[in-house]
Amino acid sequence: MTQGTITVDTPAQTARSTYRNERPYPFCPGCGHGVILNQLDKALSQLNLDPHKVVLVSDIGCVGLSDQYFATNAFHGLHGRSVAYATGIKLMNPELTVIVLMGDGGAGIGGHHLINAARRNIGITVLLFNNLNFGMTGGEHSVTTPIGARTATTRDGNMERPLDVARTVAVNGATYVWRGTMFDKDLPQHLAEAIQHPGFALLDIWELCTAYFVPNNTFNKKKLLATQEELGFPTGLLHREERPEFAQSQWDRAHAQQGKALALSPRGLEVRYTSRLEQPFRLVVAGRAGGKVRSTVRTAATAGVLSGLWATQRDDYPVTVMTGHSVSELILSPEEILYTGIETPDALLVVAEEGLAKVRHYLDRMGEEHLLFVTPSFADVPTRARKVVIDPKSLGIRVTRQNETALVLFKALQHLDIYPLAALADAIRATQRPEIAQQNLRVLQAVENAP
Ligand SMILES: Cc1ncc(C[n+]2csc(CCOP(=O)(O)OP(=O)(O)O)c2C)c(N)n1
Ligand code: SF4
Ligand SMILES: [Mg+2]
Repeated sequence: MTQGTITVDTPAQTARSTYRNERPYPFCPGCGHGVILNQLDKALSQLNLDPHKVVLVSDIGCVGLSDQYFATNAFHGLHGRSVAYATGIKLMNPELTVIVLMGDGGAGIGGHHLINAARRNIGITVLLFNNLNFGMTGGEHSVTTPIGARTATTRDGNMERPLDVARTVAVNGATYVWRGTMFDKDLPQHLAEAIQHPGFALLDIWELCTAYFVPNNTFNKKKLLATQEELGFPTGLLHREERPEFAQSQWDRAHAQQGKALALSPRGLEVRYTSRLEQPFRLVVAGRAGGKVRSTVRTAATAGVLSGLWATQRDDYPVTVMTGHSVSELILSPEEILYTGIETPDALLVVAEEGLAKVRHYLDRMGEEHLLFVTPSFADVPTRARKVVIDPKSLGIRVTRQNETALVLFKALQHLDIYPLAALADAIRATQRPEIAQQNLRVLQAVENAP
């Protein structure tokens, strides 16, 4: 079945007794990770899910090793980011069962991902393997380390209050939240229930890191249960509610609005003109902030698409709105553009000193096979490129800061003859607000009428 970009095989499903593969776990003797993973295996077997439709997204740390021991799909990435990856997988493939395996270290590093996934109610199940420390790196304290606990980094006892991950996601929109321990006999049932729950589910499963937290704190099952009690962290099913699941809701809305396509897919532009371009053409426009550089280049790009070309646009990034965009790069091509960077532009258009300062490196690289369009103030700029001087004042229309770039760019496009100016007129109407479009159509008319 295909939905979005990932194709998933769906062979006939026969009942499986295990979702584990042959490989033994690598964990230290007595580590809670193996215990919880065995319970997960039981839950998956109970649900009899097609392993092709299950994705285990593992975080980093000892728990991050886990996905390799299962005969399901898997994704393994950076520390703390497992929930973000799982969100992406679920968004594009709402029919998949997406299960995150993360440690308390990952929950601290990527805490905001947890909160955002909860608030969206994205339909993933997060298993928090909460062994109260960073296991893999030597038992350092984490966001869930209890007050007073000794770890590699809190030798005199932890002074910080631990984060209650379960109640944090519960108050931020999670729709299934449970807390318990690796010792709970009914853990497989809670795992199965959480996996079946359509929205965001989190199980905060407290467990033992026998290599570090246990010896550092002479810790055991009894102390673990007592710690939950002392901290006032409730256990059991903490929260459950019904709320629309985000991924499926997004697809439903997309289907309702467009019949078939994703909500995020671009609106198509109908090709109405032809272009004589046979290879990519790279144009850089150097104007001034507030000179409508970006929107004018966008119009030129849109005209390219209306003429059957591929188009990409890259703008410089102003630190504040008031400094504004002054340089915009446009690539037009009859073939798909796989690299949007420009080494040397085929044409450079200079309207203002401000933009020129940012594109001098291009100017230095350009030779006589390239074109330099300039306004009269830059007629003396030294260059090996062929220079074309365009005087906006000669086009029979009052030149303003707002229309100067359009006047010079439209005139240059007329000179280049990549597509008909009628495509530009359609692009102006398609991309600009009516009052701005009127101004630009007057500019285009002036360019067309000029000798
Ligand atoms: C961004 C980032 N910071 C630090 C590390 C180093 N690192 C690797 S594993 C680990 C601790 C993992 O602890 P936890 O997530 O609780 O998993 P556990 O080992 O306890 O199962 C750390 C800090 C990393 N991989 N990435
Ligand atoms: S270091 Fe701790 S978390 Fe890692 S495998 Fe050993 S006991 Fe488990
Ligand atoms: Mg840990």
